[in-house]
Amino acid sequence: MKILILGADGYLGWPTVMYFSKKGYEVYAVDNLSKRKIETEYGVEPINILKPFNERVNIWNKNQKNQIKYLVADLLNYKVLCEILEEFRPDTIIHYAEQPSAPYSMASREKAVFTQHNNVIGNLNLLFAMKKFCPNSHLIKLGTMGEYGTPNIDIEEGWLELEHKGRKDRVLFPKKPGSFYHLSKVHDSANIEFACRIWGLKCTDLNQGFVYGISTEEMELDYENLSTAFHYDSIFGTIINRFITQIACNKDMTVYGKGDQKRSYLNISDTIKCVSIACENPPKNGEFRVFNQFTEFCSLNEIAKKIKNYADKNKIRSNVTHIENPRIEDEDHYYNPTNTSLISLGLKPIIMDDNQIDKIFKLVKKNQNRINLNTLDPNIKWKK
Ligand code: USQ
Repeated sequence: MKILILGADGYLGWPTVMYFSKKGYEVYAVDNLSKRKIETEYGVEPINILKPFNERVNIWNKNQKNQIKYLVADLLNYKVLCEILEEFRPDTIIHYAEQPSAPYSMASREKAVFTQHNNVIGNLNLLFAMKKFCPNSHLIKLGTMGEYGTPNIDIEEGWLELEHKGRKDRVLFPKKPGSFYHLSKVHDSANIEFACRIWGLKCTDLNQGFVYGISTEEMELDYENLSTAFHYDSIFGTIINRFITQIACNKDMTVYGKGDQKRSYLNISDTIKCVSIACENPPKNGEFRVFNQFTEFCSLNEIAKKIKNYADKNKIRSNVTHIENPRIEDEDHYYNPTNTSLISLGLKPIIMDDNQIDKIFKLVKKNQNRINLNTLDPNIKWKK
């Protein structure tokens, strides 16, 4: 099996690359390194010292029989993208190569335009290149649970059976996302569904909750050299990783607003397992399949409480503070998303328990001298 991984330098991309290489797949890893540019612009850095993309691949290749091929390339460069697909002809394409930060996309007109241009046009280029060179490849695209927002009805997996004035149809689930970043993924989903319907491409759109965690099995082989970027800052850090970092440096956990916002989430190792399950169970040609990729959901207050319980048991100081919400989002709402597809295909979820929190806490503590406290508080507002 040949697998092309786009966005291979990222938090999720890099562990995915190692996982499939270890499994014996022929892996081609591509990234444009644009996240590193945004990091420099905002003065934020992962907590761990990260080897450059090429060095990490070379270290991996030195110790493994199955060699990873890599390239620094941008999906906005259609010519190069075509060359990659024409030469490699992948069976599966995993597409993570998008600007992933909601706050970044809300910072200014320029950042919103950059996010949507980068994400939507990159994805559109990929669809055209697939149609031309590998129409039978399976596209696994990373979407987000944030595409749905928080509707007052149960969230289905991508599609909704609708009855209207006595007639029935199956339509894409209505979307009400909360940032220009989340909107870019909605546009991607619509473009991909169209490409499946009109050209017969096949795709799994993974509507993923936010991810927490610091390591996967492959990273644990040599954490110093093979770790992935762990962000705790207010631009790229996701809430569980941020809360654990906050308690590790004796800071309050910052819940935005009331904290009754409900969100879905999963462990980084489960992300890899879900992608693997999607890869091994492809849809048929012409099918646009959506999986809601999360293992648990609850309110932000409940997340903070779990971390506080862990801290209390381990005699670590912790406190929760409610700060003015920099975002515009419902802070108390109905939330009932479905996630049966991946479970029915064999996913055995990792639960966010004391053990998982402890793993993150210990690695954060080890790197505590690298934490820049100035990057913890949110500095981008949805409405100025
Ligand atoms: N939040 C806090 N305190 C903080 C940081 C965040 O209360 O210190 C709140 C936010 O207001 C939001 C929730 O926590 O209600 C989640 O925020 P987040 O920053 O962890 O996640 P989000 O911005 O939604 O984006 C992240 C990833 C994105 C992915 C998405 C999945 O950055 O790439 O698509 O999670 S989902 O959350 O399902 O939309």
